[in-house]
Amino acid sequence: MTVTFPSELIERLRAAQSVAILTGAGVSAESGMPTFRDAQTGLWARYDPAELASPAAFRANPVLVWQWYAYRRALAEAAAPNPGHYALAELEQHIPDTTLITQNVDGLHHRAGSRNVVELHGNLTRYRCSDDGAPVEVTIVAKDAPPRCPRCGGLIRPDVVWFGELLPQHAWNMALAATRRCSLFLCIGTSGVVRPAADLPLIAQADGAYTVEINLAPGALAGQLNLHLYGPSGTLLPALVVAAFGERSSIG
Ligand code: BJW
Repeated sequence: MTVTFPSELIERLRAAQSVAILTGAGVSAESGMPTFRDAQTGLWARYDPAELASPAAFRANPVLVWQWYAYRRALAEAAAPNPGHYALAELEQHIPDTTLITQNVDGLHHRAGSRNVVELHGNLTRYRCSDDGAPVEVTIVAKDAPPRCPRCGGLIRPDVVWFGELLPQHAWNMALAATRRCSLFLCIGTSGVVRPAADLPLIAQADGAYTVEINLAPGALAGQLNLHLYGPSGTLLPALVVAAFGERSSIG
């Protein structure tokens, strides 16, 4: 598929010394990972993800929430990065000061080769104690119920950020610093409704960066950024990198 991009975007990408990128669930959709705000399928069809991703849900039904994360972890393990993930990893090769800020917990950006990844909402494959918050090494991940913390006996939970919880301070600081120094900010595959992540493109824009949304369809950020490109990120991102920097045989 041939995609034509505005020349201003291509010129800004070629000239950029510093790029910040915010990704959301849409970037992993073409790898088979369900997005957050689309209806779930199969066993999980009757649950709203937003109602499972909270400390209150875990307190009320730790087994249900644990099983949902076990299911998503299995999906992530079976998934492979898609051309969109690989294109972002390649972009980092062209512009070394590229910071990839992701809301995703699936680890697919790392697996595609991106190095400078800031995980704002944690990672599915790490665990911590729900009582004292300390990291816990879990070698064999039980699928049915959360194990107990070997130190204090509290329930172990995934090391992700649920609604009402603070983002990891270091990750947030890194994200904010990258947002403030970039000249180009790409916001990809996110509905733009969850804060504070959704504030980042607007902060970048207020600081003078050129801001671009790449999404399948208009969402909460529609009309608010400098440029909006609608289509699948697995198609648009490789085409964008090729348009700016030329073909590279290793992509994907
Ligand atoms: C494609 C595509 C393709 C599909 N190509 N695109 C101010 C006002 C009101 C409320 C708040 C506020 N500030 C904070 C809050 C509360 C809350 C919040 O934002 N609520 C809103 C819903 C209103 N925020 C928080 O609680 C945060 N904490 C916080 O602010 O702490 C301070 C505080 C504490 C106490 C009180 C108040 C403040 C924490 C947020 C944590 C979010 N956690 C989750 C779960 C993570 C773990 C897990 O994955 O299980 O993060 S929720 C969920 O949403 C997940 C995602 O990372 C996040 C964002 O979703 P995302 O990625 O955008 O996915 P979707 O599904 O929404 O969108 C997918 C997009 O892809 C769509 O647009 C599609 O079109 C597109 N797409 N295919 C391109 N092929």
